[in-house]
Amino acid sequence: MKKIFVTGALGQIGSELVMKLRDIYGYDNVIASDIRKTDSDVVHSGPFEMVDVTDSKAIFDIAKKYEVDTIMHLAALLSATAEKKPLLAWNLNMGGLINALEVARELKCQFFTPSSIGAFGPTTPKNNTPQDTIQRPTTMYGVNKVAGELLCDYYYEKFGVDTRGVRFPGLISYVAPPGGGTTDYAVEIYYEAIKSGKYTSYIAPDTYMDMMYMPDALKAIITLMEADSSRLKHRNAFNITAMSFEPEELAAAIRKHIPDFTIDYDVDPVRQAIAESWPNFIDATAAKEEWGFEADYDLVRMTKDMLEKLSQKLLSKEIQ
Ligand code: VAH
Repeated sequence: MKKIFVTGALGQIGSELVMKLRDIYGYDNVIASDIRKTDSDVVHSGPFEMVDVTDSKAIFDIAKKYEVDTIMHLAALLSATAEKKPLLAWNLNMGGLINALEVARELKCQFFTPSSIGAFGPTTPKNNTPQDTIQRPTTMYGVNKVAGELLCDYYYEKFGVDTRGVRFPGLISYVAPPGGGTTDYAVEIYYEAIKSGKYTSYIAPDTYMDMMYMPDALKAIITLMEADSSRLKHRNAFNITAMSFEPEELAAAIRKHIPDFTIDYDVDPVRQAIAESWPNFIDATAAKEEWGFEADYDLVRMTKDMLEKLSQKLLSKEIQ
Protein backbone atom coordinates (compact mmCIF):
# COMPACT_ATOMS: atom_id res chain seq x y z
CA MET A 1 0.00 0.00 0.00
CA LYS A 2 1.46 3.36 -0.98
CA LYS A 3 -1.42 5.54 -2.17
CA ILE A 4 -4.73 4.83 -0.43
CA PHE A 5 -8.21 6.06 -1.39
CA VAL A 6 -10.77 5.88 1.44
CA THR A 7 -14.50 6.23 0.80
CA GLY A 8 -16.87 6.99 3.67
CA ALA A 9 -13.92 8.72 5.36
CA LEU A 10 -16.09 10.83 7.69
CA GLY A 11 -17.88 7.85 9.21
CA GLN A 12 -17.15 6.07 12.50
CA ILE A 13 -14.31 3.93 11.10
CA GLY A 14 -13.09 6.37 8.44
CA SER A 15 -12.63 9.28 10.84
CA GLU A 16 -9.94 7.36 12.70
CA LEU A 17 -8.63 5.11 9.93
CA VAL A 18 -7.67 8.04 7.69
CA MET A 19 -5.65 9.71 10.47
CA LYS A 20 -3.93 6.41 11.35
CA LEU A 21 -3.10 5.72 7.69
CA ARG A 22 -1.76 9.25 7.24
CA ASP A 23 0.51 8.81 10.26
CA ILE A 24 1.90 5.59 8.76
CA TYR A 25 1.94 6.20 4.98
CA GLY A 26 2.21 9.98 4.80
CA TYR A 27 -0.45 12.65 4.82
CA ASP A 28 -0.43 13.23 1.06
CA ASN A 29 -0.70 9.48 0.36
CA VAL A 30 -4.15 9.00 1.86
CA ILE A 31 -7.01 10.47 -0.12
CA ALA A 32 -10.12 10.78 2.02
CA SER A 33 -13.56 11.10 0.47
CA ASP A 34 -17.16 11.31 1.57
CA ILE A 35 -20.48 12.52 0.22
CA ARG A 36 -20.30 15.52 2.57
CA LYS A 37 -17.55 17.80 3.87
CA THR A 38 -17.02 18.77 7.51
CA ASP A 39 -14.62 21.00 9.43
CA SER A 40 -12.52 18.08 10.63
CA ASP A 41 -8.94 16.73 10.79
CA VAL A 42 -9.80 14.27 8.02
CA VAL A 43 -10.65 17.15 5.68
CA HIS A 44 -7.83 19.50 6.70
CA SER A 45 -4.88 17.15 7.25
CA GLY A 46 -4.55 15.77 3.72
CA PRO A 47 -6.26 15.35 0.32
CA PHE A 48 -10.07 15.31 0.59
CA GLU A 49 -12.57 14.86 -2.23
CA MET A 50 -16.36 14.83 -2.18
CA VAL A 51 -17.46 11.56 -3.80
CA ASP A 52 -20.89 9.94 -4.13
CA VAL A 53 -20.03 6.24 -4.39
CA THR A 54 -23.20 5.54 -6.38
CA ASP A 55 -21.48 7.53 -9.18
CA SER A 56 -18.90 5.10 -10.62
CA LYS A 57 -17.20 7.82 -12.69
CA ALA A 58 -16.64 9.92 -9.56
CA ILE A 59 -14.76 7.05 -7.92
CA PHE A 60 -12.78 6.32 -11.07
CA ASP A 61 -11.81 9.99 -11.63
CA ILE A 62 -10.43 10.40 -8.08
CA ALA A 63 -8.61 7.05 -8.14
CA LYS A 64 -7.05 7.98 -11.50
CA LYS A 65 -6.24 11.58 -10.48
CA TYR A 66 -4.22 10.47 -7.46
CA GLU A 67 -2.98 7.21 -9.04
CA VAL A 68 -3.99 5.18 -5.99
CA ASP A 69 -2.93 1.56 -5.52
CA THR A 70 -5.38 0.76 -2.72
CA ILE A 71 -9.09 1.39 -2.21
CA MET A 72 -10.65 1.11 1.24
CA HIS A 73 -14.37 1.23 0.66
CA LEU A 74 -16.22 2.16 3.85
CA ALA A 75 -19.22 4.12 2.54
CA ALA A 76 -22.37 2.26 3.60
CA LEU A 77 -25.57 2.46 5.62
CA LEU A 78 -25.49 0.51 8.89
CA SER A 79 -28.00 -2.06 10.11
CA ALA A 80 -30.72 -0.02 11.82
CA THR A 81 -30.83 2.65 9.11
CA ALA A 82 -30.81 -0.03 6.43
CA GLU A 83 -33.92 -1.60 8.01
CA LYS A 84 -35.68 1.77 7.86
CA LYS A 85 -34.62 2.40 4.24
CA PRO A 86 -33.98 -1.02 2.66
CA LEU A 87 -34.04 0.12 -0.97
CA LEU A 88 -31.68 3.03 -0.32
CA ALA A 89 -29.45 0.62 1.60
CA TRP A 90 -29.38 -1.83 -1.32
CA ASN A 91 -28.58 0.91 -3.84
CA LEU A 92 -25.87 2.51 -1.71
CA ASN A 93 -24.36 -0.59 -0.11
CA MET A 94 -24.36 -2.76 -3.23
CA GLY A 95 -24.21 -0.10 -5.95
CA GLY A 96 -21.37 1.66 -4.19
CA LEU A 97 -19.52 -1.59 -3.62
CA ILE A 98 -19.62 -2.82 -7.21
CA ASN A 99 -18.64 0.65 -8.47
CA ALA A 100 -15.60 0.62 -6.18
CA LEU A 101 -14.73 -2.97 -7.13
CA GLU A 102 -14.90 -2.10 -10.83
CA VAL A 103 -12.46 0.78 -10.30
CA ALA A 104 -10.15 -1.53 -8.33
CA ARG A 105 -10.30 -4.01 -11.23
CA GLU A 106 -9.65 -1.40 -13.93
CA LEU A 107 -6.82 0.34 -12.05
CA LYS A 108 -5.39 -2.83 -10.47
CA CYS A 109 -5.86 -1.65 -6.88
CA GLN A 110 -5.77 -3.72 -3.70
CA PHE A 111 -9.22 -3.57 -2.08
CA PHE A 112 -10.65 -3.57 1.44
CA THR A 113 -14.27 -3.36 2.49
CA PRO A 114 -15.71 -4.38 5.88
CA SER A 115 -18.27 -7.07 6.41
CA SER A 116 -19.91 -7.56 9.78
CA ILE A 117 -21.24 -10.07 12.27
CA GLY A 118 -24.45 -8.83 10.71
CA ALA A 119 -23.64 -11.22 7.84
CA PHE A 120 -24.90 -14.03 10.10
CA GLY A 121 -28.54 -14.80 10.83
CA PRO A 122 -30.81 -16.66 13.26
CA THR A 123 -29.91 -20.10 11.81
CA THR A 124 -26.16 -19.48 12.22
CA PRO A 125 -24.60 -21.25 15.25
CA LYS A 126 -24.75 -18.52 17.94
CA ASN A 127 -21.79 -19.52 20.11
CA ASN A 128 -18.25 -19.82 18.75
CA THR A 129 -19.68 -18.96 15.32
CA PRO A 130 -17.35 -20.65 12.80
CA GLN A 131 -15.46 -18.82 10.05
CA ASP A 132 -17.24 -20.99 7.47
CA THR A 133 -20.90 -21.54 8.35
CA ILE A 134 -24.46 -20.86 7.29
CA GLN A 135 -25.21 -17.22 6.51
CA ARG A 136 -28.93 -16.49 6.14
CA PRO A 137 -29.28 -12.99 7.65
CA THR A 138 -32.77 -11.57 8.06
CA THR A 139 -31.83 -7.90 7.67
CA MET A 140 -31.16 -5.84 4.54
CA TYR A 141 -27.77 -4.93 6.05
CA GLY A 142 -26.97 -8.63 6.47
CA VAL A 143 -28.10 -9.39 2.91
CA ASN A 144 -25.80 -6.58 1.73
CA LYS A 145 -22.88 -7.97 3.77
CA VAL A 146 -23.25 -11.56 2.57
CA ALA A 147 -23.67 -10.41 -1.03
CA GLY A 148 -20.71 -8.10 -0.56
CA GLU A 149 -18.51 -10.92 0.73
CA LEU A 150 -19.46 -13.09 -2.26
CA LEU A 151 -18.91 -10.22 -4.69
CA CYS A 152 -15.44 -9.48 -3.28
CA ASP A 153 -14.46 -13.16 -3.48
CA TYR A 154 -15.78 -13.21 -7.07
CA TYR A 155 -13.61 -10.23 -8.01
CA TYR A 156 -10.61 -12.04 -6.53
CA GLU A 157 -11.28 -15.37 -8.24
CA LYS A 158 -12.53 -14.00 -11.60
CA PHE A 159 -10.40 -10.86 -12.07
CA GLY A 160 -7.50 -11.32 -9.64
CA VAL A 161 -8.38 -8.21 -7.60
CA ASP A 162 -6.62 -8.52 -4.22
CA THR A 163 -9.80 -8.13 -2.14
CA ARG A 164 -9.72 -8.54 1.64
CA GLY A 165 -12.26 -7.97 4.40
CA VAL A 166 -13.15 -8.58 8.03
CA ARG A 167 -16.50 -9.23 9.73
CA PHE A 168 -16.45 -6.38 12.23
CA PRO A 169 -18.19 -6.73 15.58
CA GLY A 170 -19.79 -3.65 17.10
CA LEU A 171 -17.13 -0.92 17.09
CA ILE A 172 -16.64 1.42 20.02
CA SER A 173 -14.81 4.74 19.74
CA TYR A 174 -14.75 8.22 21.25
CA VAL A 175 -13.85 10.12 18.09
CA ALA A 176 -16.78 9.95 15.69
CA PRO A 177 -20.16 8.88 17.05
CA PRO A 178 -21.66 5.88 15.22
CA GLY A 179 -24.72 6.44 13.07
CA GLY A 180 -27.60 4.05 12.57
CA GLY A 181 -26.11 0.89 14.01
CA THR A 182 -27.60 -1.72 16.32
CA THR A 183 -24.51 -1.77 18.53
CA ASP A 184 -24.48 2.02 19.00
CA TYR A 185 -25.78 1.55 22.57
CA ALA A 186 -22.28 0.44 23.55
CA VAL A 187 -20.96 3.86 22.52
CA GLU A 188 -23.85 6.04 23.71
CA ILE A 189 -23.63 4.52 27.22
CA TYR A 190 -20.13 5.95 27.76
CA TYR A 191 -21.23 9.45 26.74
CA GLU A 192 -24.25 9.27 29.08
CA ALA A 193 -22.20 7.79 31.92
CA ILE A 194 -20.06 10.93 31.87
CA LYS A 195 -22.82 13.43 31.10
CA SER A 196 -25.68 12.19 33.33
CA GLY A 197 -24.51 9.11 35.22
CA LYS A 198 -27.33 7.04 33.76
CA TYR A 199 -28.32 5.38 30.48
CA THR A 200 -31.52 3.94 29.07
CA SER A 201 -30.58 1.02 26.84
CA TYR A 202 -32.60 0.13 23.73
CA ILE A 203 -30.99 -3.34 23.81
CA ALA A 204 -32.30 -5.74 26.50
CA PRO A 205 -30.19 -7.31 29.27
CA ASP A 206 -28.59 -10.65 28.45
CA THR A 207 -28.29 -9.73 24.74
CA TYR A 208 -24.71 -10.69 23.91
CA MET A 209 -22.90 -9.26 20.87
CA ASP A 210 -19.26 -9.24 19.81
CA MET A 211 -17.59 -5.88 20.26
CA MET A 212 -14.21 -4.26 19.55
CA TYR A 213 -12.43 -1.03 20.50
CA MET A 214 -11.58 1.12 17.49
CA PRO A 215 -7.76 0.92 17.91
CA ASP A 216 -8.05 -2.85 17.41
CA ALA A 217 -10.30 -2.37 14.38
CA LEU A 218 -7.71 -0.10 12.76
CA LYS A 219 -4.95 -2.60 13.60
CA ALA A 220 -6.98 -5.35 11.97
CA ILE A 221 -7.48 -3.42 8.70
CA ILE A 222 -3.82 -2.45 8.36
CA THR A 223 -2.46 -5.87 9.43
CA LEU A 224 -4.75 -7.71 7.01
CA MET A 225 -3.93 -5.41 4.11
CA GLU A 226 -0.19 -5.83 4.73
CA ALA A 227 -0.43 -9.61 5.25
CA ASP A 228 1.32 -12.03 2.90
CA SER A 229 -1.30 -12.87 0.28
CA SER A 230 -0.03 -16.47 -0.01
CA ARG A 231 -0.99 -17.13 3.65
CA LEU A 232 -4.63 -16.19 3.15
CA LYS A 233 -6.96 -19.17 2.82
CA HIS A 234 -9.93 -16.85 3.36
CA ARG A 235 -10.44 -13.31 2.09
CA ASN A 236 -13.97 -12.03 2.39
CA ALA A 237 -14.40 -11.95 5.14
CA PHE A 238 -12.52 -12.91 8.29
CA ASN A 239 -14.28 -13.32 11.64
CA ILE A 240 -12.61 -10.98 14.11
CA THR A 241 -13.57 -10.08 17.68
CA ALA A 242 -12.16 -8.71 20.93
CA MET A 243 -14.91 -9.32 23.47
CA SER A 244 -18.58 -10.19 23.86
CA PHE A 245 -20.81 -8.61 26.47
CA GLU A 246 -24.39 -7.70 27.29
CA PRO A 247 -25.63 -4.33 28.64
CA GLU A 248 -25.46 -5.27 32.35
CA GLU A 249 -21.82 -6.38 32.03
CA LEU A 250 -20.95 -3.13 30.26
CA ALA A 251 -22.70 -1.13 32.99
CA ALA A 252 -20.76 -3.03 35.68
CA ALA A 253 -17.46 -2.22 33.94
CA ILE A 254 -18.42 1.47 33.87
CA ARG A 255 -19.38 1.35 37.58
CA LYS A 256 -15.80 0.43 38.42
CA HIS A 257 -15.04 4.07 37.45
CA ILE A 258 -18.40 5.77 38.07
CA PRO A 259 -19.85 3.90 41.09
CA ASP A 260 -23.27 5.57 40.99
CA PHE A 261 -23.86 4.85 37.30
CA THR A 262 -27.27 3.28 36.61
CA ILE A 263 -28.80 1.59 33.57
CA ASP A 264 -32.44 1.01 32.75
CA TYR A 265 -34.23 -0.26 29.65
CA ASP A 266 -36.60 0.92 26.95
CA VAL A 267 -36.12 -1.82 24.39
CA ASP A 268 -36.39 -0.91 20.71
CA PRO A 269 -38.08 -3.95 19.12
CA VAL A 270 -36.45 -3.37 15.71
CA ARG A 271 -32.88 -3.14 16.95
CA GLN A 272 -33.49 -5.85 19.57
CA ALA A 273 -34.67 -8.20 16.84
CA ILE A 274 -31.57 -7.40 14.75
CA ALA A 275 -29.30 -8.02 17.76
CA GLU A 276 -31.02 -11.33 18.56
CA SER A 277 -30.46 -12.51 14.98
CA TRP A 278 -26.69 -12.07 15.37
CA PRO A 279 -24.21 -14.41 17.14
CA ASN A 280 -23.44 -14.24 20.87
CA PHE A 281 -19.73 -14.67 20.20
CA ILE A 282 -17.76 -15.71 17.12
CA ASP A 283 -14.67 -17.84 16.56
CA ALA A 284 -11.75 -15.79 15.17
CA THR A 285 -9.17 -18.57 14.82
CA ALA A 286 -8.73 -18.12 11.06
CA ALA A 287 -7.69 -14.48 11.43
CA LYS A 288 -5.13 -15.46 14.06
CA GLU A 289 -3.76 -18.37 12.03
CA GLU A 290 -3.70 -16.69 8.60
CA TRP A 291 -2.53 -13.16 9.45
CA GLY A 292 -1.78 -13.18 13.18
CA PHE A 293 -4.60 -10.96 14.42
CA GLU A 294 -5.18 -10.63 18.16
CA ALA A 295 -7.04 -7.80 19.85
CA ASP A 296 -5.27 -5.68 22.50
CA TYR A 297 -8.32 -4.29 24.29
CA ASP A 298 -10.77 -6.21 26.46
CA LEU A 299 -13.80 -4.70 28.24
CA VAL A 300 -11.80 -3.56 31.29
CA ARG A 301 -9.00 -1.88 29.30
CA MET A 302 -11.40 -0.35 26.74
CA THR A 303 -13.68 1.10 29.44
CA LYS A 304 -10.78 2.77 31.24
CA ASP A 305 -9.50 4.31 27.99
CA MET A 306 -12.94 5.30 26.69
CA LEU A 307 -13.90 7.12 29.90
CA GLU A 308 -10.54 8.89 30.12
CA LYS A 309 -10.49 10.04 26.46
CA LEU A 310 -14.21 10.90 26.38
CA SER A 311 -13.98 12.95 29.59
CA GLN A 312 -11.15 14.98 28.06
CA LYS A 313 -13.10 15.41 24.80
CA LEU A 314 -16.33 16.49 26.50
CA LEU A 315 -14.48 18.78 28.91
CA SER A 316 -12.61 20.49 26.07
CA LYS A 317 -15.93 21.02 24.25
CA GLU A 318 -17.41 22.64 27.37
CA ILE A 319 -14.41 24.93 27.63
CA GLN A 320 -14.69 26.03 23.95
C1 VAH B 1 -24.19 -1.94 13.17
N1 VAH B 1 -22.11 -1.10 14.09
O1 VAH B 1 -24.61 -1.96 14.32
C2 VAH B 1 -22.67 -1.84 12.97
C3 VAH B 1 -22.04 -3.21 12.94
C4 VAH B 1 -21.90 -5.46 14.03
C5 VAH B 1 -22.54 -4.12 14.03
O2 VAH B 1 -22.18 -3.83 11.71
O3 VAH B 1 -24.89 -2.00 12.19
